[in-house]
Amino acid sequence: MKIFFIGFGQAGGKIVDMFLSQDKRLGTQSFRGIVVNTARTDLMGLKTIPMRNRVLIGQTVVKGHGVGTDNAAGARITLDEVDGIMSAIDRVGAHDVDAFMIVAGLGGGTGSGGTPVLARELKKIYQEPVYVLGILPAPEEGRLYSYNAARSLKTIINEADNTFLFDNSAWKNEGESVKTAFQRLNDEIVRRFGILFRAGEPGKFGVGEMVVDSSEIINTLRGGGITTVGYAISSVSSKKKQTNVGAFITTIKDTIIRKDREDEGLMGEDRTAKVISLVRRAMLGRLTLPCDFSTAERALVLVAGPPNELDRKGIEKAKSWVEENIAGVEVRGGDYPVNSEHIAVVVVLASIGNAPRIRELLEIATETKDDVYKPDRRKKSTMFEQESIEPLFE
Ligand SMILES: Nc1nc2c(ncn2[C@@H]2O[C@H](COP(=O)(O)OP(=O)(O)OP(=O)(O)O)[C@@H](O)[C@H]2O)c(=O)[nH]1
Ligand SMILES: [Mg+2]
Repeated sequence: MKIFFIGFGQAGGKIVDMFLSQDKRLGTQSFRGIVVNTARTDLMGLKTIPMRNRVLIGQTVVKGHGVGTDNAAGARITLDEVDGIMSAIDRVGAHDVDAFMIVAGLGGGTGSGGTPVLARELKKIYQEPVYVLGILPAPEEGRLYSYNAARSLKTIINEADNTFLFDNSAWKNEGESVKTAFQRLNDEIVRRFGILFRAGEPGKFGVGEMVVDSSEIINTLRGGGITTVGYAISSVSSKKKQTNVGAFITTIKDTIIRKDREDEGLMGEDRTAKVISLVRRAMLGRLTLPCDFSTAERALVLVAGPPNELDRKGIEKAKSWVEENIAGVEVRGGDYPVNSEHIAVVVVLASIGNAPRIRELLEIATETKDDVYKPDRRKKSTMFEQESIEPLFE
């Protein structure tokens, strides 16, 4: 899929810089993008994205120093300068992209406030879907962050075509501070979403039997709302490093017995079982947003790996298993042939109906500020209906 990324604010900028660097390293040319911030030093600190594609906004208001966690200011500045952002996008070129992806930390000011404003503007101008990849703050970062994230998310849900969430608090280790975890978390984000977003691009590693097309990803996300992603990986052959002689001899025997099989890769049945087991692991393991996946409306199962390991029967069976375990019946899937020693599975669980983490966030935010509830008919997720959090704008 050809994606145009917009990294908004510090977290968004860093992550988009990493997506672009991954694309460069793999030579896939699926990704392009710009980054936008109110803080000059954050923009300067990035590594890959060309200087001309780093857009500083709000100079006359905050003098390049950021909006200091004030997302209403982030939204205002973005609205005032949205034309400049749109021309930067136009300059890089968006005529042939399949989708836009705005990436932002929702707890701060610039990305949190700017994302829904930009999503609305992009939808006015372009036909392609506009998605958001939002990072949720950990509760320990303070109530202001949760409040910002709740308001921003509520607004984004109404503007974007779908919103992928990644929850910082679910991914940092016990005792680890959020800040020291950032690099590790960003690696996790870029690994998962990198595979998903590149799927459907013609690869140079042979043709898959049932390649996922970008239209299938788009159709999976059509329901809007919130989407979470599962991931699992396994090496192609179980080559283990041996540390003692006994184990070494066992390995030799094992190697002889299995030789014929290994020459051709795993036997069909093994390959089928491996794909099914990876899909189950992806779904039952830690999701980018931990949630009740049985409430997902649609799903997409993507199996990436060397072409001879991408077992069609395994993918079909795994799809049926996913279908039995989610609310809806639309489960798409396919393979993505890549030159790798690993098989990686990405499961997209789209338009989920219940996530305790979102409820918690909304509760913290409600306690923080008791706003007046305004019904909104365009709302796409019932999760927000009972809450009294005001969106940033309507
Ligand atoms: N996963 C991840 N989260 C981050 C990273 N940097 C910041 N965050 C989270 O994102 C939120 C803050 O967003 P930032 O991107 O720093 O804020 P900003 O958009 O630059 O807004 P201001 O600095 O207030 O103008 C917090 O909840 C952080 O936990 C990062 O590198 N990785
Ligand atoms: Mg910042």
